[in-house]
Amino acid sequence: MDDLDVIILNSLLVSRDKYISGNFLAKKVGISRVGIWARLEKLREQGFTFDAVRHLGYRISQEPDELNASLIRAYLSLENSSVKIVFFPEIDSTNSEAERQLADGREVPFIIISSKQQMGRGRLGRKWHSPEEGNIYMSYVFRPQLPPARMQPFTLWMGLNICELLNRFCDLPVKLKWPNDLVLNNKKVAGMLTEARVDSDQMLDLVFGLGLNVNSDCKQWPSEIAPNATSLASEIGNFLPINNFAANLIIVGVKAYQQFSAGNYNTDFFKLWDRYNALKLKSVTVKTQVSSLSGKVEGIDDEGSLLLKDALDKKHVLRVGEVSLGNSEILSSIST
Ligand code: BT5
Repeated sequence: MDDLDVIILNSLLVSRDKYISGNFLAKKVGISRVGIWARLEKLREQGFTFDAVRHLGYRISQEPDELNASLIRAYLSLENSSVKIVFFPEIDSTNSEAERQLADGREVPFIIISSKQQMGRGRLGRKWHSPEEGNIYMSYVFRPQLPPARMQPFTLWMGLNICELLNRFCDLPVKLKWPNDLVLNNKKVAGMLTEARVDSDQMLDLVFGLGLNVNSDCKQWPSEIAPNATSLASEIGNFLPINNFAANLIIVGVKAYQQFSAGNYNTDFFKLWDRYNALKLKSVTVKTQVSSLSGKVEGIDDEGSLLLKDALDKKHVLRVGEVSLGNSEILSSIST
């Protein structure tokens, strides 16, 4: 990422529809007008299109379809966010890279973001399909000064805030499916994976990984994923401006973390849960590695555990599990 490019792009974004003179940009960045022209040429190679009009200057007419670190940074600085982002066109896994950077002593908070993962991972050794087709693979890295037990609802809290962004600002009815999926029209559009290093009574580091299908055509994906996966673009029928969107996700995620670590998230947590819970009063089956339980979803507790009432009206508190919808057969087998 190049700081001068960030300043140029930021200046062009500030008054998006107006032309900005080469002279103004040159003074702002501290290089010659020819230098500005050369930099815009390089940015064109990265997928930008600029309108250039004699005596008026430049404006952005098209942004790259792929993630572009300078553009994300420029959008972040529009919102006065200075969070550090580290971009990789391709990486094994953003969560693994986050761990390596932590081991190398990088200062927190920071964000690892990539256009493609060769070994994107989900929970319990599962794979996260991460092809290079306009999606976001991202890890937020924090160091909460909190006891590990306080972190239980963190993944849900982050997911609910991402739902709020997608619903309120993008008008996309994305919901949270406990414990770590975001779904759109009943298909998985994103997965979250929180990994932590913990001392006996203190969190050391926290890595929150988010894989979000933005502009992919998931119908072309491997048959074991395709039927249950979707992307934002597939559901709304047009591509999203991925860089602006990534910047918003970063801002929302960092803000949500700050609110969480300050401890004043509880009221909002239940409000958002009520708004975006994909399982509200649904009959479900929850499988863990050792058991399978069916019942109706009653809610969630302070720790983010799912509250389930089975066919015999017995209440269960579930900390982990895989949820599938519909359970009439199993429900009746329990009740007989
Ligand atoms: C998750 O696991 O849903 C967590 C996924 C987290 C991925 C992010 S990407 C950035 C960061 N770096 C990483 O290496 N990981 C994180 P789980 O609940 O175990 O769900 C995995 C299951 O989701 C798979 O077994 C598939 O069935 C399905 N799946 C895989 N890739 C998918 C995709 N791209 N879109 C929708 N569903 C997918």
